[in-house]
Amino acid sequence: MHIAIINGPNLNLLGSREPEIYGNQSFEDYLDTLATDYPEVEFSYGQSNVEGEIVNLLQLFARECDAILINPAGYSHTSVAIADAIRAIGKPVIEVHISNVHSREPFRHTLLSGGAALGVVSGLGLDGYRLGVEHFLSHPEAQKEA
Ligand code: CA2
Repeated sequence: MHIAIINGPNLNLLGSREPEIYGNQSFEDYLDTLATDYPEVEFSYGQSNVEGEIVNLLQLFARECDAILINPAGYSHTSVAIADAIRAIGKPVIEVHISNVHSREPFRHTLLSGGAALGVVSGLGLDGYRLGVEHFLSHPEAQKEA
């Protein structure tokens, strides 16, 4: 199975700032662990701070991958364009949030993109990405239906 992971704005700073909210591991280090733990999965990874580039990544990865994990970060709460792209690409998408957005400021409680996704994992740290991988592996039929 080929799974793409897309991270949105500022997630390139993981591990270097605000460790009390986002932990102290860089995403690249975490992805190395994930790739070691799931040798049967091919991973592709993209990160962008730009909304339209995230739309482009969704369209690109949808052509070559079976399923997508996305953390649109701040755009989760505002982006009609990313929500539209998730609905348009015809591949299963799980949205991951490292922090529990529902226990934070009210503006983080709205997830425009999450509403377009198959499901949302929030508040379980980087483990949320692994849980998304587990879901895709244990529900291969989801790839056919999306
Ligand atoms: O909890 C999440 O994963 C978020 O998507 C993270 C976003 C935030 O705007 C969402 O409400 C919830 C912020 C990403 C910022 O990432 C940083 C990482 C390290 C240091 C500073 C920011």
